[in-house]
Amino acid sequence: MTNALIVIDVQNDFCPGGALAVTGGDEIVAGINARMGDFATVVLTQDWHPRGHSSFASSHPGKAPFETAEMPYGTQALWPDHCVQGSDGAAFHAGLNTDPAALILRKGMNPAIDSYSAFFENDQSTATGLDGWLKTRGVDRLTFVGLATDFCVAWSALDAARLGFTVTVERGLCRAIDLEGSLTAAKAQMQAAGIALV
Ligand code: VGL
Ligand code: ZN
Repeated sequence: MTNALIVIDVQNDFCPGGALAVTGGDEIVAGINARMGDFATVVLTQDWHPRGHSSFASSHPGKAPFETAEMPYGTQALWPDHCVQGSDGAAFHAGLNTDPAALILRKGMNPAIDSYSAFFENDQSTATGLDGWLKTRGVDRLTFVGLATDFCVAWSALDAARLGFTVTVERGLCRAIDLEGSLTAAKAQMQAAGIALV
């Protein structure tokens, strides 16, 4: 059994100057590159939304970014338009070393359902297939880094723990959005799930 590094959404739109910029998002790139060689498998995820995606505030008349909307699958935070398929904002940060990646997993492609987690869409039931891909290859230990700590990293790490992986989040190689206490809540949930926050 082996380990994998899962690099979440290190894309231009989540870095300074991007549409949904995470403070210090670009500071983690060199450190992530330096960690890649320590893992048998490297996976990169890429938030990859169609134009007009239902997680965009612009798709909800009268709503502004960072408000919420009720969706059939629950409450959804609304975001500025970001990571539109094929846009510069959706591209990986230019400094990220993509060469070691065995898999680039794109998510958030369903117009009707957002997907923070690399394992399940936000309905918590539509699988991306990553669980099977990793387990088929004998991966049992996952280390998460990337953006954003309190959304895509946390949701991915929590799903991974639920799916039986041994999970570590390297906080120094993550940065958070921190929307209304989301970082504190995410940390508590990850700790309660037995995830190592190092
Ligand atoms: C993310 C909000 C919307 C993330 C993606 O990568 O954490 N957050 N889409
Ligand atoms: Zn998104």
